Amino acid sequence: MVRRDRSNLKEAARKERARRQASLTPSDHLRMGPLREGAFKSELHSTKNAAWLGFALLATFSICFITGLISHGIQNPPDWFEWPSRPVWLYRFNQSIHVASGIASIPLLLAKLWTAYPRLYIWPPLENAAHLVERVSLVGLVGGSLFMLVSGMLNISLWYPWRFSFPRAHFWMAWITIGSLIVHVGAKWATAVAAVKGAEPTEGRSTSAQAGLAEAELGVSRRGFLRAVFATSGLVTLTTIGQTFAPLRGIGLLAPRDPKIGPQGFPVNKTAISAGVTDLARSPDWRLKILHGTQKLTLTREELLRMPQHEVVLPISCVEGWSAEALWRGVRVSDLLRAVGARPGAEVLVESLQPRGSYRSSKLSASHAWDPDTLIALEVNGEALHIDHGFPARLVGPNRPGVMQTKWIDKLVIV
Ligand SMILES: Nc1nc2c(c(=O)[nH]1)N[C@H]1C(S)=C(S)[C@@H](COP(=O)(O)O)O[C@H]1N2
Ligand SMILES: [Mo]
Repeated sequence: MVRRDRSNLKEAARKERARRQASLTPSDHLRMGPLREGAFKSELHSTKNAAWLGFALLATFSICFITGLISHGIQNPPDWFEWPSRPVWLYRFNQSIHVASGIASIPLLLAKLWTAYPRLYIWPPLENAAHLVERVSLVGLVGGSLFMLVSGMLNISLWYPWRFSFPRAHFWMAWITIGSLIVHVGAKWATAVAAVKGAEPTEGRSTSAQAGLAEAELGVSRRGFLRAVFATSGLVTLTTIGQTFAPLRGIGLLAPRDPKIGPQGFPVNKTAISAGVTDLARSPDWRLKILHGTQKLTLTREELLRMPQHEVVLPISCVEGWSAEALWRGVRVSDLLRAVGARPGAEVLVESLQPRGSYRSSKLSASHAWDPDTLIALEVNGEALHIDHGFPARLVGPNRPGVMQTKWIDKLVIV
C-alpha cells in the first residue's frame, strides 16, 4: 500500500516535470512585481465580474455590429441586397440602436479592461499554442474595440480629427474586432459560464479574507461595482437617446443633437456654405434636370410648384444616430419618372450641385424611386426649404439613411 502511494507520487512528479518541459513556462525567478502570486488582491478583479461584463459586451457588440453591417449594406449595396422603402421607421430604428449600443458599450468596456487587466500577468504567460492565439487576439480585440468606440464617439460629435475615411476605417476595424471577439469567446466561454453560475474558478481568485480586506479598503463590493457599471451604461444611453427618441429630449444631457433645434425646427448636417453650393443654390438660373437616355426635361422651381404637390411627415435619420421628423411638401419622384416615360422599375441617380464630397449624390433603387412618399421636396414645415435644408430642392424619402437624402439637387439621371 505504502509502496503503491510512493510510486504514484513519483509518477505524478514525473508527469509534472514533463508537462513543464513541454509547456512554455519560463523560470519562476522571473515572477516579480505584478507577476507575483496574489499580486492583485481585490475581488473587483474576479473572474465573475469579468464574465458578467463580458456577456454584456458580447450583447452590445453583437447588436452594434449587425446594425452597422445593415447600415453599411444600405449605403454600399451588394448585388443581392435591396433595402426596401418600407417600413418608414426601420432605418431610423436601426441607426438609433447602432449608436445607443455603442454608447452603452463604453462604460462596460472600460470596466472590463480594468477588471481583467491583472490577467495580462498570469503565470505561466504562455501555456500552449491555443493560449498564444488567445493572447494575440487580445491585441485585435482591445485595439479594435477602443478604435470603434472612440472613432464612433468623435463621429457623432461631428469632430473629425483624422485624415482617413471614417466609414471605411470603421467598417474594416469592425471585422477585426468581431473576428478577435469570436476567438476570445471561444477561448473563454466555458470559464465565463462556470463563473457566473457561482463556482468561481480558483485561478486568479483572492481568498475571502483578502476580498473582505479589499472591500474594507475600497468601500466597494464586487456586486456593488458591477451594479454601478451597469447603471452608468444605462445612464449614458438614456441621456443620449433623446437625440432620436423625442420623448427623452428633456434629459438628453449627453446628446450631441437636439432633434428640435435648427433652422425650421430641426438640425442641419452639412450647411450650404460648407458644401460650397450657396451661389449655385441661390441662382435664378437654377433648373431641375431630368435625364432619361437622350431625353432631357428641365424644370424651374415655379414649374415644379405648379405640379401636383404631395405632403408627408418623414424623419431625417442620420447615420450619426440623431433623427428628426418634419412635414415635407413637394413633387413625387414617381410623377417625374412618368413624365419622362421611364419604365416601371427604373432606378434613379440623384446628383447635387455640390462639386465634391462623398454625399454629393445618392441612388434611388426601384422601390425607393417609385414609392409614393419619395419626394423632390420644395417646402418643409410650411415654408420654402431653408438653404441649409437643401433649397431649392432636395430628396426626401421613407426609410433612407440621412446621407442618402440628397440636398441641393441639380439633376436626376434615370438608369
Ligand atoms: N448634397 C448633400 N446632401 C446631403 C448631405 C451632404 O453632405 N451633401 N448630407 C446628408 C446628411 S449626412 C444628412 S443627415 C442630411 C441632413 O439633412 P438636414 O441638414 O436637412 O437635416 O442631409 C443629407 N444630404
Ligand atoms: Mo447624416
